[in-house]
Formats: sequence, structure tokens, C-alpha cells
Amino acid sequence: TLLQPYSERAKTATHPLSRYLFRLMDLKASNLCLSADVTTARELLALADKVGPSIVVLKTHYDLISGWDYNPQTGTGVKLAALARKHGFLIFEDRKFVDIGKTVQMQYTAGTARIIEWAHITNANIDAGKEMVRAMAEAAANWKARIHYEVKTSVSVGTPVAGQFEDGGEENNNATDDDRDADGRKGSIVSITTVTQSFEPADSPRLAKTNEHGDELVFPGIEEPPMDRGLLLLAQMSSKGCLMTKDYTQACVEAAREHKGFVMGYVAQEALNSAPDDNFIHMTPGCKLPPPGEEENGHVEGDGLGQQYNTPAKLINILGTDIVIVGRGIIQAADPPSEAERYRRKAWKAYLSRLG
Ligand code: UP6
Repeated sequence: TLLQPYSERAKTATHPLSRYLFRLMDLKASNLCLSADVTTARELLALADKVGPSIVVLKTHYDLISGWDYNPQTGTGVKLAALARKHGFLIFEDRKFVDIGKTVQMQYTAGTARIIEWAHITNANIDAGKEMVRAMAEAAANWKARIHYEVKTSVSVGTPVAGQFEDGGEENNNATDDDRDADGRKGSIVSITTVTQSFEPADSPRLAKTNEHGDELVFPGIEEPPMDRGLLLLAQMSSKGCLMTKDYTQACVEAAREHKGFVMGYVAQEALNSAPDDNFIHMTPGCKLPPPGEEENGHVEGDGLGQQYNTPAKLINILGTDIVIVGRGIIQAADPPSEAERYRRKAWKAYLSRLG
């Protein structure tokens, strides 16, 4: 797949979100992900709005943002999701989940941040074993079922609960699988195969077509992303002395192949597609350009805390990854949006020269 254009890979990728992402990359001529490691929610939203046109993925660490608003209707996640639709990018919460299956399911879907609600993509370190991937895939399938479907509470318990939908859905219906009938019994999801429509209220901020100033909120040229959630496996790290072995990386490759419907690809330092039908996407952090005017030789000085950097040209053209993840290289520039454009151009050029 290394020598195939993203537009071709869009047709053969298994995961709906990967197909969408490859098309978005082609449309925006961008294989750049911004790692938005700023300290406040206000800065995060401002940065996403300014840099949005240059990127295809915005990577977050919600837990390093102060003032993150957890409100599921109006909070930071919802606002980010609106910016993602406006500019055409996917949100990747770099949570690096690692725990037993049950715990990661709960961390992924519930708690304060409800990551699954606003992040199209998240990632996992599979040191705990690959069962965890199955647990997360199950949580994602249930989530999709819940927001998309028929929650037929009456099937099991008789008495309809307020807001239930039996016939394909009424507007403003916000039944959830936590709804209970008069006897306190929970409803259950009975079908995950008959997608009819999204049951998100039509006035949900996440689905608004314009903002309060009347600005268009839907990126032109491509439809909205599918309601699927995707996982990246943390197969290799950029940091000095990383303890992930070749065997661990190989286990990630096996887990990815076993869960193609949920695993989109890897966070890795090199291309890991080796079987003929592997079409996983690779996102690579530890990316920086030398300051403008300075010569490029592939490597850039680390940060003194273990982070190591390569240039987009080396990562994309030589090591064969697909999307470069850049944090401080862009954020700490005098003008982040124009620096993001510089990275976008360099990374896209590296991709074009890989195609030859
Ligand atoms: N990150 C790495 N290396 C990895 C995995 N993840 O740096 O192997 C993440 C960091 C940070 C970003 O958590 O959010 O990518 C890199 O930021 P930087 O460009 O400012 O170094």
C-alpha cells in the first residue's frame, strides 16, 4: 500500500473512518495532524479554529487541558466536534488506554470526559493483552448502536418509558440505555443492524449547520464522517529508550488484523503494513522541521526530555508513515497557522515524492 495514492487506499480500507480519512487527505492535500497540547480549553478551541484548514486530524490530551468543560451538550468536546465539521478534520484523543477490558470500556465511554462521544479516534497500548482491543471494539459498537437506533424498552419490560422510540424514531428523542420504566427496569438495545437515522436531537450543537454568527459549520466537498469510532494501536514510540520490543510491535500488527472493523492503524515510527491486503493507516509523532532557512538532514534535535524528532520528509518518504503528528513545532511558532501550512506543504510533498 505504500506506493498507492491515498485516494486508492480510500477505496480498499476496511474501516469506514479510514476510508473517510484517506478521502479527506486527498481533498485537503494534507497528511498533517496537529497535536494540540496547550494548557487551556480556550486556547485549544482557538488553535483548532485557526489551524483547522491545514490539518486532517486534531490530536488532543484532554487531561492536560485546564478548564475542560465536561457538559455533554455544550462542553469542550461538543465545541471541538463542531470545529471538526466546520474545517473537515477528525478528532483523535491520545489517551493511550491500557488496562483490563472492563476498565477501558468504562474509561472510554463514561466518567467525566466521555471520550467516545467526541473523539472519532483514540489509541491503546496493548501491553495488557489484545483482549482489551476487543473490549473497546464492543464498547464502540454499543455506543454506535445506542445513538443510531431503536432502543426498544417496551420489548422487554412492557411499559414504554418517556422518550422511547419504537418506529424509527421521533425527533428530540433522547432515550438512552440507562432509561428505566415505571418499575425501575432498564430497557435494552435490541438491534444493531437496522440503522435508520441518528437520534441526536435536530438542534444538537454537534449537528448545527451554522454557528451563532451564521458561519457555515460543514466543510464543503465531503459529507460528514461516519458515526463509527476507530482505534490506533500504539505500536512504537518516538521517545529515547522506549521499551516496546519487536515482539510487542508484531503483536499490535496481529491485533490490528484481527480487529479490522475497529482498528484503523497504528501510532508508529515506520510503516507496518506487510501482508498484501494490509491497508492500515500510520500516524507518527516525534516530527519537527529545522527552523526556516536551515538545511534538512532528516533529524532534528530532541527536547531534552527524551523526545526525538524526525522531519516529515524522512518519516513519510523514507520510513513510509502516512500522517505526521506535530505539536510544539507548530504551537510554539510565532504564527502557528502559517507554520502549520509550512508543515502541511512539506509533508504533502514528501508523500508525492514517495509516489514517485
Ligand atoms: N506522542 C509522542 N510520541 C509517541 C506517542 N505519542 O510524542 O510515541 C505524543 C505526545 C505529544 C505529541 O504525547 O502529545 O505526540 C508530540 O508532541 P511534540 O511534537 O510537541 O513533541
